[in-house]
Amino acid sequence: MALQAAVLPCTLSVPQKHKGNLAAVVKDTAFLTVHQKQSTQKPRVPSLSVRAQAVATAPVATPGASTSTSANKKTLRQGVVVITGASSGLGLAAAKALAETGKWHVVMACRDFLKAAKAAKGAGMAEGSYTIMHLDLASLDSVRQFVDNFRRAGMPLDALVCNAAIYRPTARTPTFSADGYEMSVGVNHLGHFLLARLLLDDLRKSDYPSRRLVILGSITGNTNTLAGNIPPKAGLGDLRGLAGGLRGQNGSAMIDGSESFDGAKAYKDSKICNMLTMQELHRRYHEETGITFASLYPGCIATTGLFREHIPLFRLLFPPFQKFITKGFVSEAESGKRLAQVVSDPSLTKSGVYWSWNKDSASFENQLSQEASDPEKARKLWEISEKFVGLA
Ligand code: NDP
Ligand code: PMR
Repeated sequence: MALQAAVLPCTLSVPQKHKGNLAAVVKDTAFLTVHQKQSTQKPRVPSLSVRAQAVATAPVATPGASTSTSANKKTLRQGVVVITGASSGLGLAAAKALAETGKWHVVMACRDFLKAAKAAKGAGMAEGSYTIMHLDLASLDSVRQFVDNFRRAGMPLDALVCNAAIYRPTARTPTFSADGYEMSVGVNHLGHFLLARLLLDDLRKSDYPSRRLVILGSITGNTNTLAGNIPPKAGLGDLRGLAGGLRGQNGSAMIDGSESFDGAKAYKDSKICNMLTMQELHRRYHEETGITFASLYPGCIATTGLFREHIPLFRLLFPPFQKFITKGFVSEAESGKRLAQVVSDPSLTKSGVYWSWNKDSASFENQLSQEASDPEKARKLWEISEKFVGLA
């Protein structure tokens, strides 16, 4: 996709001469300097965010800049959180919940720029509280481009949420990412794996008191639950399909190496990968960096776009089924608050945890299935994934 990849803070009013060429905005330093002078804040944050702020239409704090009270006492600066797939469902609800606190500037990392802009506006997110940046997780080049754009924007990174996902329950044949990997695993796992690995450096550099990297998991990837036992069950086997490249034609498009493709299983498998990756990140980096790594099951958000490819009857019956029969239903707004908690609640700093919520909506550390907590499998997954995303 063309470089609308550009950084577009929602409040950015693009000068007439740059209309249609947002990249130019990024490069125009003259435009910057003027505004930098007007800023009363310490220029701790690199220039672009200052520039973006300078043309903001609302008087908000520079993303990531430290703030001062009237007595000039230094207070906690606004945190910067990147949320993938913030154009709908859980990602959008969490973006809104975090932005509304005023404590967070949300970078909405989305594949459909205009959809994200409409979604943020429609959700009533205040101008200046978010920035939209292009990210297509189905392309490793796009992931690298996103990281590059984010860094050029000059904001610090205090939290990363790997939230985007696709679910192809009715697909009987695989589709493939730009790099040739089966799409569900390519987007949900490999794209996020590369993103998390690259942005780890940025999180490491942040001076924010609690830095967090959150990856969405799910109950359906955990076979120690009733929901995880509804066929097709998740299962990575010995990862032979993944090791073979997940390309379908000369091997399998399924991680466990199955000959036939099953879109529902591919999604559930990708969620095991997400939960294993979080734990492997924790084992490798928590002690050294102090970063909190976490995963969660936000509840069954039966109304989101995740089920867009399911048959109409399923989409009609699934919400009432979850509301009245399983009672596992949670609204998008409530799930957004849950995810926001994992990003910012001062009491949720424990690393390596898979969070869930009980009926009173209190969070608790949940137990992962044996497979989703197998350290040997996590290591193997890590090593194969590293090769596929070009890091090893
Ligand atoms: P949605 O479909 O509403 O949101 C998914 C988001 O991912 C959308 O913004 C979508 O973008 C984005 N996305 C899809 N493909 C790509 C891509 N290639 N590059 C970048 N972004 C992409 O689903 P949910 O909100 O329900 O799902 C969010 C997370 O929650 C997922 O990780 C899911 O596994 C998890 N989850 C959901 C549950 C539920 O019950 N819904 C239960 C447990 C976990 P676009 O808007 O352009 O389509
Ligand atoms: Mg499931 C306690 C019961 C429970 C919970 C919490 C969920 C969550 N589901 C439960 C039970 C059942 N489901 C039962 C008894 C059935 C058989 C009727 C059932 C069926 C079912 C289907 C067909 N459920 C589903 C599907 C999907 O296509 C969803 C899916 O697997 O998406 C990957 C789904 C889900 N059920 C859930 C949750 C949270 C989902 C969506 C999932 C996710 O993102 O992991």
